[in-house]
Amino acid sequence: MAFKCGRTRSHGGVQVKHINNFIAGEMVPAQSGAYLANIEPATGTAYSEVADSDAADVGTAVNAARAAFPAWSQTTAAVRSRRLLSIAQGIENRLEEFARAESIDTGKPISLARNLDIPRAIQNFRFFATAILHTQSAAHVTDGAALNYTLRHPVGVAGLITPWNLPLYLLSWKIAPALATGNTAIAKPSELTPMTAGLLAEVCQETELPPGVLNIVHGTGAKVGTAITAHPQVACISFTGGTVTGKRVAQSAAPHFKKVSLELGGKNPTIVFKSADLASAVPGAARAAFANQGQVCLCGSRIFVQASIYEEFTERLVASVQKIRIGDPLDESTQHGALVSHAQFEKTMSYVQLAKDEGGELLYGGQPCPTINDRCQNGFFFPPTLITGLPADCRVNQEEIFGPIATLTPFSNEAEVVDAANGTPYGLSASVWTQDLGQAQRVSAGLECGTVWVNCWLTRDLRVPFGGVKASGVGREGGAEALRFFTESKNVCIAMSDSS
Ligand code: TXE
Repeated sequence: MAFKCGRTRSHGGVQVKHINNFIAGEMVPAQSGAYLANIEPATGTAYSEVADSDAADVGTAVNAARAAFPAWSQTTAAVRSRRLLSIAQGIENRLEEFARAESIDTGKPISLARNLDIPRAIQNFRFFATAILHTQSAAHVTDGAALNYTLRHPVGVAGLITPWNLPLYLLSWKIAPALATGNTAIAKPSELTPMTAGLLAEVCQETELPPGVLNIVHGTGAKVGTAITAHPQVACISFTGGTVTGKRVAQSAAPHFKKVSLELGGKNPTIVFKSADLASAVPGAARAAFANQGQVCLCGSRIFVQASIYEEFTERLVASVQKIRIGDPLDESTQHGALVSHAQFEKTMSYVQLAKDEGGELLYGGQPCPTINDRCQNGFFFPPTLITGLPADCRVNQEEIFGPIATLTPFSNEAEVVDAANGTPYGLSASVWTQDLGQAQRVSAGLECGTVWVNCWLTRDLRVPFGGVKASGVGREGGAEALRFFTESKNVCIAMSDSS
Protein backbone atom coordinates (compact mmCIF):
# COMPACT_ATOMS: atom_id res chain seq x y z
CA MET A 1 0.00 0.00 0.00
CA ALA A 2 1.64 3.22 -1.14
CA PHE A 3 1.27 5.93 1.52
CA LYS A 4 1.84 9.52 0.55
CA CYS A 5 3.23 12.25 2.81
CA GLY A 6 -0.02 14.20 2.47
CA ARG A 7 -0.49 15.07 -1.21
CA THR A 8 -3.61 17.09 -1.99
CA ARG A 9 -2.81 19.85 -4.50
CA SER A 10 -0.31 20.80 -7.15
CA HIS A 11 2.26 23.53 -6.57
CA GLY A 12 5.02 23.98 -9.14
CA GLY A 13 4.61 20.36 -10.08
CA VAL A 14 4.86 19.14 -6.46
CA GLN A 15 1.54 18.00 -4.94
CA VAL A 16 1.70 18.32 -1.17
CA LYS A 17 -0.51 19.71 1.57
CA HIS A 18 0.75 18.19 4.83
CA ILE A 19 4.25 16.88 5.40
CA ASN A 20 3.70 14.37 8.15
CA ASN A 21 6.01 12.46 10.45
CA PHE A 22 7.29 9.04 9.45
CA ILE A 23 7.15 6.84 12.54
CA ALA A 24 7.14 3.02 12.68
CA GLY A 25 6.73 2.94 8.91
CA GLU A 26 3.59 5.11 8.91
CA MET A 27 2.95 8.69 7.81
CA VAL A 28 1.35 10.27 10.88
CA PRO A 29 0.53 13.86 11.91
CA ALA A 30 1.89 15.29 15.15
CA GLN A 31 -0.14 13.93 18.08
CA SER A 32 -1.17 17.52 18.82
CA GLY A 33 -2.54 17.84 15.28
CA ALA A 34 -0.57 21.09 14.92
CA TYR A 35 1.14 22.19 11.73
CA LEU A 36 3.67 24.87 10.80
CA ALA A 37 3.38 26.84 7.57
CA ASN A 38 6.06 25.91 5.06
CA ILE A 39 7.07 29.02 3.10
CA GLU A 40 8.35 28.95 -0.48
CA PRO A 41 11.40 31.31 -0.48
CA ALA A 42 10.88 32.38 -4.11
CA THR A 43 7.35 33.70 -3.44
CA GLY A 44 7.33 34.37 0.31
CA THR A 45 4.04 32.46 0.61
CA ALA A 46 3.06 29.25 2.41
CA TYR A 47 2.66 26.36 0.00
CA SER A 48 2.41 23.42 2.37
CA GLU A 49 2.27 22.61 6.06
CA VAL A 50 4.65 20.52 8.14
CA ALA A 51 3.88 18.60 11.33
CA ASP A 52 4.60 20.74 14.39
CA SER A 53 5.69 17.87 16.61
CA ASP A 54 6.82 17.82 20.21
CA ALA A 55 8.35 15.53 22.84
CA ALA A 56 5.39 13.15 22.71
CA ASP A 57 6.05 12.45 19.03
CA VAL A 58 9.77 12.03 19.74
CA GLY A 59 8.92 9.54 22.50
CA THR A 60 6.78 7.50 20.13
CA ALA A 61 9.54 7.55 17.52
CA VAL A 62 12.17 6.46 20.05
CA ASN A 63 9.98 3.53 21.05
CA ALA A 64 9.62 2.55 17.39
CA ALA A 65 13.36 2.83 16.83
CA ARG A 66 14.11 0.76 19.95
CA ALA A 67 11.62 -1.91 18.90
CA ALA A 68 13.24 -2.16 15.47
CA PHE A 69 16.82 -2.17 16.75
CA PRO A 70 17.32 -5.86 17.71
CA ALA A 71 16.28 -7.23 14.31
CA TRP A 72 17.95 -4.48 12.28
CA SER A 73 21.24 -4.58 14.18
CA GLN A 74 21.40 -8.33 13.64
CA THR A 75 20.76 -8.25 9.92
CA THR A 76 23.81 -8.99 7.82
CA ALA A 77 25.74 -6.19 6.19
CA ALA A 78 24.62 -7.61 2.85
CA VAL A 79 20.94 -7.20 3.78
CA ARG A 80 21.43 -3.65 5.07
CA SER A 81 23.43 -2.85 1.98
CA ARG A 82 20.59 -4.02 -0.29
CA ARG A 83 18.06 -1.95 1.66
CA LEU A 84 20.12 1.23 1.32
CA LEU A 85 20.79 0.56 -2.37
CA SER A 86 17.02 0.22 -2.88
CA ILE A 87 16.49 3.60 -1.24
CA ALA A 88 19.16 5.15 -3.47
CA GLN A 89 17.46 3.67 -6.53
CA GLY A 90 14.07 4.87 -5.30
CA ILE A 91 15.34 8.43 -5.07
CA GLU A 92 17.06 8.18 -8.47
CA ASN A 93 13.83 6.91 -10.07
CA ARG A 94 12.17 10.14 -8.83
CA LEU A 95 15.16 12.46 -9.24
CA GLU A 96 13.30 15.20 -11.11
CA GLU A 97 10.50 15.23 -8.51
CA PHE A 98 13.04 15.42 -5.68
CA ALA A 99 15.01 18.17 -7.44
CA ARG A 100 11.88 20.25 -8.04
CA ALA A 101 10.77 19.79 -4.43
CA GLU A 102 14.20 20.77 -3.10
CA SER A 103 14.32 23.86 -5.31
CA ILE A 104 10.84 25.02 -4.29
CA ASP A 105 11.52 24.35 -0.61
CA THR A 106 14.94 26.05 -0.35
CA GLY A 107 14.93 28.69 -3.10
CA LYS A 108 18.02 27.17 -4.71
CA PRO A 109 18.18 26.93 -8.52
CA ILE A 110 16.56 23.74 -9.79
CA SER A 111 19.71 23.05 -11.83
CA LEU A 112 21.72 23.00 -8.59
CA ALA A 113 19.25 20.69 -6.88
CA ARG A 114 19.25 18.38 -9.91
CA ASN A 115 23.02 18.36 -10.43
CA LEU A 116 24.31 18.51 -6.83
CA ASP A 117 21.86 18.01 -3.98
CA ILE A 118 19.88 15.01 -5.13
CA PRO A 119 22.68 13.12 -6.92
CA ARG A 120 24.86 13.55 -3.82
CA ALA A 121 22.08 12.15 -1.61
CA ILE A 122 21.87 9.12 -3.89
CA GLN A 123 25.66 8.79 -3.75
CA ASN A 124 25.61 9.00 0.06
CA PHE A 125 23.30 5.99 0.28
CA ARG A 126 25.29 4.02 -2.31
CA PHE A 127 28.64 4.88 -0.73
CA PHE A 128 27.77 3.62 2.74
CA ALA A 129 25.73 0.68 1.39
CA THR A 130 28.93 -0.61 -0.22
CA ALA A 131 31.41 0.60 2.42
CA ILE A 132 29.97 -1.80 5.02
CA LEU A 133 30.74 -4.75 2.72
CA HIS A 134 34.47 -4.04 2.95
CA THR A 135 35.12 -3.09 6.58
CA GLN A 136 38.19 -4.47 8.31
CA SER A 137 38.71 -5.14 12.01
CA ALA A 138 41.89 -5.19 14.05
CA ALA A 139 43.53 -8.20 15.72
CA HIS A 140 46.64 -8.15 17.94
CA VAL A 141 48.62 -11.16 19.10
CA THR A 142 50.19 -10.47 22.52
CA ASP A 143 53.58 -12.20 22.24
CA GLY A 144 52.11 -15.73 22.26
CA ALA A 145 50.08 -15.07 25.41
CA ALA A 146 46.82 -13.89 23.99
CA LEU A 147 44.85 -13.11 20.87
CA ASN A 148 43.08 -9.74 20.83
CA TYR A 149 40.42 -8.88 18.31
CA THR A 150 38.19 -5.82 18.03
CA LEU A 151 34.45 -5.97 17.48
CA ARG A 152 32.38 -2.96 16.46
CA HIS A 153 28.73 -2.78 17.54
CA PRO A 154 26.06 -0.26 16.46
CA VAL A 155 25.43 2.31 19.22
CA GLY A 156 21.62 1.89 19.22
CA VAL A 157 19.14 4.69 18.42
CA ALA A 158 20.87 7.56 16.58
CA GLY A 159 19.55 11.14 16.70
CA LEU A 160 20.20 12.96 13.40
CA ILE A 161 19.54 16.71 13.20
CA THR A 162 20.06 18.66 9.99
CA PRO A 163 19.83 22.23 8.66
CA TRP A 164 18.04 23.97 5.81
CA ASN A 165 20.80 24.70 3.35
CA LEU A 166 21.37 21.24 1.83
CA PRO A 167 18.34 19.35 3.16
CA LEU A 168 18.44 15.89 1.52
CA TYR A 169 22.22 16.03 0.92
CA LEU A 170 22.97 16.42 4.65
CA LEU A 171 20.09 14.25 5.89
CA SER A 172 21.28 11.32 3.77
CA TRP A 173 24.91 11.99 4.84
CA LYS A 174 23.81 11.01 8.36
CA ILE A 175 21.03 8.48 7.73
CA ALA A 176 23.12 6.30 5.39
CA PRO A 177 26.05 5.51 7.74
CA ALA A 178 23.79 5.30 10.79
CA LEU A 179 21.58 2.64 9.20
CA ALA A 180 24.43 0.96 7.31
CA THR A 181 26.17 0.17 10.62
CA GLY A 182 23.04 -1.39 12.09
CA ASN A 183 21.61 1.51 14.10
CA THR A 184 18.03 2.67 13.96
CA ALA A 185 17.43 6.41 13.76
CA ILE A 186 15.30 9.43 14.49
CA ALA A 187 15.94 12.18 11.99
CA LYS A 188 14.87 15.79 12.42
CA PRO A 189 15.08 17.92 9.28
CA SER A 190 14.94 21.71 9.50
CA GLU A 191 11.40 23.01 9.84
CA LEU A 192 12.26 25.46 7.08
CA THR A 193 12.90 22.76 4.47
CA PRO A 194 11.02 19.54 5.25
CA MET A 195 9.86 18.61 1.77
CA THR A 196 12.44 16.13 0.50
CA ALA A 197 12.53 14.39 3.88
CA GLY A 198 8.83 13.78 3.32
CA LEU A 199 9.56 12.29 -0.11
CA LEU A 200 12.38 10.20 1.36
CA ALA A 201 9.86 8.72 3.81
CA GLU A 202 7.73 7.69 0.84
CA VAL A 203 10.72 5.97 -0.77
CA CYS A 204 11.45 4.14 2.49
CA GLN A 205 7.86 2.86 2.47
CA GLU A 206 7.95 1.94 -1.21
CA THR A 207 11.21 0.01 -0.72
CA GLU A 208 9.80 -1.64 2.41
CA LEU A 209 12.47 -0.51 4.86
CA PRO A 210 11.43 -2.36 8.05
CA PRO A 211 9.17 -0.15 10.22
CA GLY A 212 10.99 1.82 12.90
CA VAL A 213 14.45 1.55 11.33
CA LEU A 214 14.19 5.16 10.18
CA ASN A 215 11.81 7.62 11.83
CA ILE A 216 11.48 11.25 10.71
CA VAL A 217 9.98 13.70 13.20
CA HIS A 218 9.32 17.20 11.89
CA GLY A 219 9.12 20.39 13.89
CA THR A 220 11.11 23.09 15.64
CA GLY A 221 14.47 22.79 17.30
CA ALA A 222 13.01 24.03 20.55
CA LYS A 223 10.39 21.27 20.77
CA VAL A 224 11.66 18.36 18.69
CA GLY A 225 15.42 18.95 18.52
CA THR A 226 15.77 19.36 22.27
CA ALA A 227 13.58 16.30 22.93
CA ILE A 228 15.90 14.19 20.76
CA THR A 229 19.17 15.45 22.27
CA ALA A 230 17.85 15.01 25.83
CA HIS A 231 16.14 11.65 25.37
CA PRO A 232 17.91 9.03 27.53
CA GLN A 233 17.40 6.26 24.96
CA VAL A 234 18.95 8.19 22.07
CA ALA A 235 22.53 6.91 22.17
CA CYS A 236 24.29 9.41 19.89
CA ILE A 237 23.67 12.74 18.21
CA SER A 238 24.90 13.76 14.79
CA PHE A 239 24.18 17.47 14.28
CA THR A 240 24.80 19.93 11.46
CA GLY A 241 23.80 23.54 11.93
CA GLY A 242 24.85 26.78 13.51
CA THR A 243 27.54 27.15 16.13
CA VAL A 244 25.17 28.69 18.69
CA THR A 245 22.78 25.78 18.34
CA GLY A 246 25.68 23.34 18.39
CA LYS A 247 26.55 24.55 21.89
CA ARG A 248 22.97 23.89 23.03
CA VAL A 249 23.04 20.41 21.50
CA ALA A 250 26.28 19.58 23.31
CA GLN A 251 24.92 20.92 26.61
CA SER A 252 21.76 18.86 26.27
CA ALA A 253 23.57 15.64 25.35
CA ALA A 254 26.42 15.88 27.86
CA PRO A 255 24.55 14.72 31.00
CA HIS A 256 23.71 11.47 29.18
CA PHE A 257 27.29 10.88 28.00
CA LYS A 258 26.06 10.56 24.41
CA LYS A 259 28.49 10.47 21.50
CA VAL A 260 28.10 13.80 19.69
CA SER A 261 29.25 14.90 16.24
CA LEU A 262 28.92 18.63 15.53
CA GLU A 263 29.33 20.09 12.03
CA LEU A 264 28.89 23.80 12.59
CA GLY A 265 29.44 27.15 10.94
CA GLY A 266 32.42 28.50 9.04
CA LYS A 267 34.07 31.74 7.92
CA ASN A 268 36.26 30.18 5.30
CA PRO A 269 39.19 31.93 3.55
CA THR A 270 39.88 31.82 -0.17
CA ILE A 271 43.59 32.65 -0.59
CA VAL A 272 44.86 33.73 -4.03
CA PHE A 273 48.62 34.01 -4.49
CA LYS A 274 50.33 35.95 -7.30
CA SER A 275 51.31 32.67 -9.01
CA ALA A 276 47.67 31.55 -9.23
CA ASP A 277 46.13 30.75 -12.61
CA LEU A 278 43.50 33.50 -12.60
CA ALA A 279 41.54 31.77 -15.36
CA SER A 280 40.56 29.19 -12.73
CA ALA A 281 41.04 31.19 -9.52
CA VAL A 282 38.52 33.90 -10.47
CA PRO A 283 35.58 31.58 -11.27
CA GLY A 284 36.69 29.32 -8.42
CA ALA A 285 36.54 32.16 -5.90
CA ALA A 286 33.16 33.32 -7.25
CA ARG A 287 31.68 29.82 -6.99
CA ALA A 288 33.11 29.29 -3.51
CA ALA A 289 31.62 32.60 -2.35
CA PHE A 290 28.15 32.38 -3.88
CA ALA A 291 27.20 28.74 -4.46
CA ASN A 292 23.69 28.09 -3.09
CA GLN A 293 23.37 31.85 -2.57
CA GLY A 294 26.32 31.72 -0.15
CA GLN A 295 24.39 29.31 2.10
CA VAL A 296 26.93 26.53 2.45
CA CYS A 297 29.03 26.14 5.61
CA LEU A 298 32.04 25.68 3.31
CA CYS A 299 31.56 28.92 1.34
CA GLY A 300 34.64 31.08 0.90
CA SER A 301 33.33 34.35 2.32
CA ARG A 302 36.76 35.97 2.95
CA ILE A 303 38.84 36.36 -0.20
CA PHE A 304 42.51 37.20 0.40
CA VAL A 305 44.49 38.29 -2.70
CA GLN A 306 48.24 38.92 -2.90
CA ALA A 307 48.80 42.68 -3.27
CA SER A 308 50.60 42.55 -6.63
CA ILE A 309 47.56 41.02 -8.37
CA TYR A 310 44.84 42.53 -6.18
CA GLU A 311 43.62 45.11 -8.68
CA GLU A 312 43.53 42.74 -11.65
CA PHE A 313 41.91 39.94 -9.63
CA THR A 314 39.27 42.27 -8.18
CA GLU A 315 38.32 43.61 -11.61
CA ARG A 316 38.03 40.11 -13.05
CA LEU A 317 36.06 38.85 -10.04
CA VAL A 318 33.52 41.70 -10.25
CA ALA A 319 33.14 41.05 -13.99
CA SER A 320 32.60 37.34 -13.28
CA VAL A 321 30.06 37.94 -10.49
CA GLN A 322 28.11 40.40 -12.66
CA LYS A 323 27.42 37.54 -15.07
CA ILE A 324 25.77 35.35 -12.40
CA ARG A 325 22.14 34.97 -13.48
CA ILE A 326 19.74 35.80 -10.63
CA GLY A 327 16.26 34.43 -11.22
CA ASP A 328 13.29 32.28 -10.42
CA PRO A 329 14.67 29.06 -8.88
CA LEU A 330 12.43 27.05 -11.23
CA ASP A 331 13.93 28.73 -14.30
CA GLU A 332 16.51 26.39 -15.83
CA SER A 333 18.91 29.27 -16.58
CA THR A 334 18.96 30.59 -13.01
CA GLN A 335 22.31 30.38 -11.20
CA HIS A 336 21.40 32.40 -8.08
CA GLY A 337 17.99 31.88 -6.47
CA ALA A 338 16.28 33.09 -3.30
CA LEU A 339 17.60 33.04 0.27
CA VAL A 340 15.88 30.42 2.40
CA SER A 341 13.83 32.75 4.59
CA HIS A 342 12.88 36.32 5.31
CA ALA A 343 15.02 36.11 8.43
CA GLN A 344 18.07 35.15 6.37
CA PHE A 345 17.28 37.99 3.93
CA GLU A 346 17.09 40.49 6.80
CA LYS A 347 20.31 39.08 8.32
CA THR A 348 22.12 39.52 5.00
CA MET A 349 20.82 43.10 4.62
CA SER A 350 21.96 43.93 8.14
CA TYR A 351 25.51 42.78 7.40
CA VAL A 352 25.72 45.00 4.32
CA GLN A 353 24.78 47.97 6.52
CA LEU A 354 27.29 46.81 9.17
CA ALA A 355 30.02 46.61 6.50
CA LYS A 356 29.33 50.23 5.55
CA ASP A 357 29.39 51.24 9.23
CA GLU A 358 32.74 49.43 9.63
CA GLY A 359 34.24 51.41 6.74
CA GLY A 360 33.81 48.92 3.92
CA GLU A 361 33.45 49.83 0.23
CA LEU A 362 30.74 48.11 -1.81
CA LEU A 363 32.24 46.73 -5.05
CA TYR A 364 29.11 44.97 -6.31
CA GLY A 365 25.55 44.11 -5.20
CA GLY A 366 24.46 45.17 -1.73
CA GLN A 367 20.87 46.08 -2.62
CA PRO A 368 17.81 43.77 -2.81
CA CYS A 369 17.21 42.49 -6.34
CA PRO A 370 14.69 44.20 -8.60
CA THR A 371 11.50 42.14 -9.05
CA ILE A 372 12.35 38.85 -10.72
CA ASN A 373 8.89 38.15 -12.16
CA ASP A 374 5.25 38.29 -11.04
CA ARG A 375 5.46 34.92 -9.28
CA CYS A 376 8.53 35.94 -7.29
CA GLN A 377 7.73 39.56 -6.46
CA ASN A 378 7.62 38.78 -2.72
CA GLY A 379 10.53 36.35 -2.68
CA PHE A 380 13.72 36.64 -0.63
CA PHE A 381 16.17 37.59 -3.37
CA PHE A 382 19.54 39.21 -2.64
CA PRO A 383 22.39 39.54 -5.16
CA PRO A 384 25.96 38.29 -4.82
CA THR A 385 27.70 41.11 -2.93
CA LEU A 386 31.41 42.00 -2.85
CA ILE A 387 32.87 44.35 -0.25
CA THR A 388 36.44 45.59 0.23
CA GLY A 389 38.32 47.93 2.54
CA LEU A 390 37.49 46.13 5.80
CA PRO A 391 39.97 45.20 8.54
CA ALA A 392 40.46 41.47 9.14
CA ASP A 393 39.18 41.76 12.72
CA CYS A 394 35.88 43.58 12.04
CA ARG A 395 32.55 41.82 12.69
CA VAL A 396 31.78 41.31 8.99
CA ASN A 397 35.08 39.43 8.66
CA GLN A 398 34.67 37.52 11.93
CA GLU A 399 31.03 36.41 11.99
CA GLU A 400 29.29 33.80 9.83
CA ILE A 401 26.72 35.55 7.65
CA PHE A 402 25.58 32.50 5.68
CA GLY A 403 24.42 34.62 2.79
CA PRO A 404 25.75 36.04 -0.51
CA ILE A 405 28.36 38.41 0.96
CA ALA A 406 32.13 38.06 0.44
CA THR A 407 34.93 40.43 1.36
CA LEU A 408 38.19 41.09 -0.49
CA THR A 409 41.42 41.85 1.38
CA PRO A 410 44.98 42.26 0.00
CA PHE A 411 47.97 40.61 1.69
CA SER A 412 51.76 40.69 1.24
CA ASN A 413 53.17 37.30 2.23
CA GLU A 414 52.39 33.77 3.39
CA ALA A 415 52.88 34.42 7.10
CA GLU A 416 50.54 37.41 7.03
CA VAL A 417 47.75 35.66 5.14
CA VAL A 418 47.90 32.43 7.16
CA ASP A 419 47.65 34.50 10.34
CA ALA A 420 44.68 36.45 8.98
CA ALA A 421 43.00 33.30 7.65
CA ASN A 422 43.30 31.65 11.08
CA GLY A 423 42.14 34.82 12.83
CA THR A 424 38.46 33.96 13.37
CA PRO A 425 36.68 31.71 15.88
CA TYR A 426 35.96 29.23 13.05
CA GLY A 427 38.09 26.55 11.39
CA LEU A 428 36.08 24.58 8.84
CA SER A 429 37.74 24.81 5.40
CA ALA A 430 39.91 26.92 3.08
CA SER A 431 40.86 27.11 -0.57
CA VAL A 432 44.37 28.08 -1.75
CA TRP A 433 45.10 29.13 -5.34
CA THR A 434 48.77 28.93 -6.33
CA GLN A 435 51.01 27.27 -8.92
CA ASP A 436 53.77 26.88 -6.32
CA LEU A 437 53.50 23.36 -4.86
CA GLY A 438 55.79 24.11 -1.93
CA GLN A 439 53.69 27.17 -1.09
CA ALA A 440 50.51 25.08 -1.29
CA GLN A 441 51.98 22.52 1.12
CA ARG A 442 53.33 25.11 3.56
CA VAL A 443 50.12 27.15 3.66
CA SER A 444 47.89 24.04 3.90
CA ALA A 445 49.93 22.83 6.87
CA GLY A 446 49.57 26.20 8.62
CA LEU A 447 45.81 26.66 8.20
CA GLU A 448 43.61 25.82 11.24
CA CYS A 449 40.73 23.93 9.62
CA GLY A 450 39.48 20.50 8.64
CA THR A 451 39.70 20.73 4.84
CA VAL A 452 42.03 22.62 2.48
CA TRP A 453 41.30 22.67 -1.25
CA VAL A 454 44.23 23.63 -3.52
CA ASN A 455 43.27 25.08 -6.93
CA CYS A 456 39.72 23.75 -6.46
CA TRP A 457 36.70 24.07 -4.14
CA LEU A 458 34.12 21.56 -2.93
CA THR A 459 35.78 18.65 -4.71
CA ARG A 460 34.52 15.83 -2.51
CA ASP A 461 35.71 12.25 -2.02
CA LEU A 462 33.32 10.57 0.43
CA ARG A 463 36.15 8.52 1.93
CA VAL A 464 38.01 11.50 3.39
CA PRO A 465 37.43 12.88 6.91
CA PHE A 466 35.08 15.88 6.91
CA GLY A 467 34.63 18.39 9.70
CA GLY A 468 36.05 21.41 11.45
CA VAL A 469 37.98 22.68 14.46
CA LYS A 470 37.42 25.50 16.94
CA ALA A 471 33.85 26.91 16.60
CA SER A 472 33.29 24.87 13.42
CA GLY A 473 32.62 21.69 15.30
CA VAL A 474 33.68 18.49 16.96
CA GLY A 475 34.38 15.17 15.27
CA ARG A 476 34.49 14.08 11.66
CA GLU A 477 32.00 12.65 9.18
CA GLY A 478 32.67 10.75 5.98
CA GLY A 479 34.09 7.36 5.12
CA ALA A 480 35.57 5.33 7.95
CA GLU A 481 35.11 8.27 10.35
CA ALA A 482 31.33 7.98 9.99
CA LEU A 483 31.37 4.20 10.39
CA ARG A 484 33.43 4.64 13.56
CA PHE A 485 31.14 7.35 14.94
CA PHE A 486 28.03 5.19 14.62
CA THR A 487 29.66 2.14 16.25
CA GLU A 488 31.35 1.30 19.55
CA SER A 489 34.51 -0.81 19.62
CA LYS A 490 35.01 -3.77 21.95
CA ASN A 491 38.32 -5.55 22.52
CA VAL A 492 38.12 -9.31 23.10
CA CYS A 493 41.28 -10.83 24.58
CA ILE A 494 41.57 -14.63 24.51
CA ALA A 495 44.38 -16.35 26.39
CA MET A 496 46.46 -18.55 24.14
CA SER A 497 45.98 -22.17 25.18
CA ASP A 498 49.15 -23.45 26.81
CA SER A 499 48.24 -27.08 26.12
CA SER A 500 50.66 -28.42 23.50
O1 TXE B 1 20.48 26.49 11.96
P1 TXE B 1 20.20 25.88 13.36
P2 TXE B 1 19.57 27.52 11.27
C1 TXE B 1 24.43 28.45 10.42
C2 TXE B 1 24.16 29.73 9.68
C3 TXE B 1 22.71 29.99 10.01
C4 TXE B 1 22.71 29.57 11.47
C5 TXE B 1 21.31 29.29 11.91
O2 TXE B 1 24.93 30.76 10.22
O3 TXE B 1 22.37 31.35 9.90
O4 TXE B 1 23.49 28.37 11.49
O5 TXE B 1 20.68 28.52 10.87
C6 TXE B 1 17.60 22.32 14.88
N1 TXE B 1 18.42 21.47 19.88
N2 TXE B 1 24.25 27.28 9.60
O6 TXE B 1 18.63 28.29 12.14
O7 TXE B 1 19.43 26.77 14.24
C7 TXE B 1 16.85 23.09 13.83
O8 TXE B 1 15.45 22.87 13.94
C8 TXE B 1 18.39 20.60 18.84
C9 TXE B 1 25.45 26.55 9.23
O9 TXE B 1 18.94 26.72 10.21
O10 TXE B 1 21.51 25.43 13.82
C10 TXE B 1 17.44 22.51 12.56
O11 TXE B 1 16.84 21.27 12.24
N3 TXE B 1 18.15 20.98 17.57
C11 TXE B 1 25.08 25.12 8.95
C12 TXE B 1 18.90 22.30 12.93
O12 TXE B 1 18.92 22.24 14.35
C13 TXE B 1 17.94 22.28 17.33
C14 TXE B 1 23.93 25.00 7.99
C15 TXE B 1 19.80 23.46 12.47
O13 TXE B 1 19.25 24.62 13.00
C16 TXE B 1 17.95 23.25 18.35
C17 TXE B 1 22.81 25.80 8.47
C18 TXE B 1 18.21 22.79 19.68
N4 TXE B 1 18.25 23.63 20.72
C19 TXE B 1 22.99 26.90 9.26
N5 TXE B 1 17.70 24.48 17.79
C20 TXE B 1 26.25 24.32 8.38
N6 TXE B 1 27.33 24.17 9.14
O14 TXE B 1 26.13 23.80 7.28
C21 TXE B 1 17.54 24.27 16.48
N7 TXE B 1 17.68 22.96 16.18
